[in-house]
Amino acid sequence: MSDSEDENPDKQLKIVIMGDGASGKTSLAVRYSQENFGKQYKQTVGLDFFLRRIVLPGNIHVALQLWDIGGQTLGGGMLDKYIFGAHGILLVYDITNYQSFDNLEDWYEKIREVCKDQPKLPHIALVANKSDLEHMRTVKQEKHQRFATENGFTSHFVSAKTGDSVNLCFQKISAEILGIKLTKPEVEQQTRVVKADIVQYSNAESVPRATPQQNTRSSLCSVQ
Ligand SMILES: Nc1nc2c(ncn2[C@@H]2O[C@H](COP(=O)(O)OP(=O)(O)OP(=O)(O)O)[C@@H](O)[C@H]2O)c(=O)[nH]1
Ligand SMILES: [Mg+2]
Repeated sequence: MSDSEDENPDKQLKIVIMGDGASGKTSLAVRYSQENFGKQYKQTVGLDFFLRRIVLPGNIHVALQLWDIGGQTLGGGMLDKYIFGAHGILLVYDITNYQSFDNLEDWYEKIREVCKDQPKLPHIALVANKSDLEHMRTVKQEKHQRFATENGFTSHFVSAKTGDSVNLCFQKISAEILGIKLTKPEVEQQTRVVKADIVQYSNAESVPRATPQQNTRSSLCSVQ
């Protein structure tokens, strides 16, 4: 006899989050592991850890260890150790900061250097963050696509601020690493839908409140 945990232990995945300072790496880790976002920038010194457990199709239990690396570590002596043994690496940039995209070449070079004796590189995901700031975008989508395609990266567009596609990003990366195919409904389930009631106020009253008649006409707004 064995209990269900013994039958189905967590698969441990080491996921390293890399990229320039202020691109939003910590914000992504915090959004994913704590469903939270802070506007204030607090630089990561060295390394921080986050953990999230998920269940993938086929009742596969996965513990994602997120290694959130400070942007200043590029060029430092510890980066090799942080990268070593990673199953997946997120290369994160800020869509409003071209330099943060350009510098990913240097981060990628470091990964190749550290992994040069391994039979294959870890799964690498190119992550465009701050998609809520589309109006300030300086990195063209074609540039992103070309960089991803040329190097065999998977491609993700997210916002740590709104949470848009953050779950989906980590879900896809984990599934890909473990060779699990996600069906369309499983992907859609991870797509965040923001729902809001539409409330129309009566002009005749000074204190605004929703009228029953108006509510029956239009009750839900769904923004994706
Ligand atoms: N608008 C917007 N701001 C974001 C988003 N993600 C992060 N930020 C902001 O960008 C700033 C930097 O975010 P961090 O997550 O600390 O950046 P980091 O990559 O961890 O930076 P280092 O620790 O220095 O490497 C903070 O002020 C965040 O609030 C996003 O998706 N949208
Ligand atoms: Mg940080």
